[in-house]
Amino acid sequence: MLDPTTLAKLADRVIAAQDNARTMPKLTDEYPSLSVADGYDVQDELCRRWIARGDRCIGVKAGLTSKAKMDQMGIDVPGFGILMASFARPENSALDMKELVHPRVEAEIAFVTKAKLQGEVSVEEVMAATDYVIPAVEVIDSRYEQFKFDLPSVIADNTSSARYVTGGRPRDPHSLDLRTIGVVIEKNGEIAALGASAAVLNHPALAVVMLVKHLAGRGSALPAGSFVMTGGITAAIPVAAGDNIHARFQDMGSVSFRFV
Ligand code: 0L1
Ligand code: MG
Repeated sequence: MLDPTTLAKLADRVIAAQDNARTMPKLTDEYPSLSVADGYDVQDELCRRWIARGDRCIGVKAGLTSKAKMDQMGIDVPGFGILMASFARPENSALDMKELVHPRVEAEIAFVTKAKLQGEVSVEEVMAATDYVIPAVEVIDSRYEQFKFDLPSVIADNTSSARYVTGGRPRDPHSLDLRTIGVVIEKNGEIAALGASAAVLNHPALAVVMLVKHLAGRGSALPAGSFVMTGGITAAIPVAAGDNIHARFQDMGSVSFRFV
């Protein structure tokens, strides 16, 4: 467990890199014994600071949910990150590249909950507690050079969370087969990535199951009204100023925005 001085120092470092859109050395270079639990403690400290600035926590993201990313990191549960209201951008808006380091976009299904979820829950319980699902595109932006990190460092960087955009149509989760939603991301009118929602742990609701278990391990729960991004269905696509992104989700509509 980090002492309060080290925790504050690490949070200062991460928040400065995020605010100034610059990279930083891996935190484990200086703190080799930093653990994943310490990384989550840094996230909690970031959250306290964002709230002190007037921001609002609206939910959680699950990241590292694809088999490829899990194998690469040697994990079998996702890495989670905090989502603040200030990370959201409206559909069809222009995202400012000056605020970002080397962003990538990935298509995800987001869940919005209507009941509290706590402890060990099943996929069915997650589905029953879900108000609606909605298409989303996450903009990830590691604050580490070339997206090179280890697990504790990337958790402390809030799992590379930067921006997210929702769009399309909110849908009752029971009206869809959430394992077989096809998604296409177009960049500047060309197909840049495609996938099916089973890429997320075979069922995106399983990311919520694992999130709720993770929260229980940290003595908390997922409140009703949470917005949860369940993980990338497609590969993460690098983007640059001038790029237009259009993500089409089968039976759910599409999400569009651009980078300037
Ligand atoms: O949302 C994600 O899957 C990203 C999690 C952090 C790792 C990365 O930046 O690729
Ligand atoms: Mg993601």
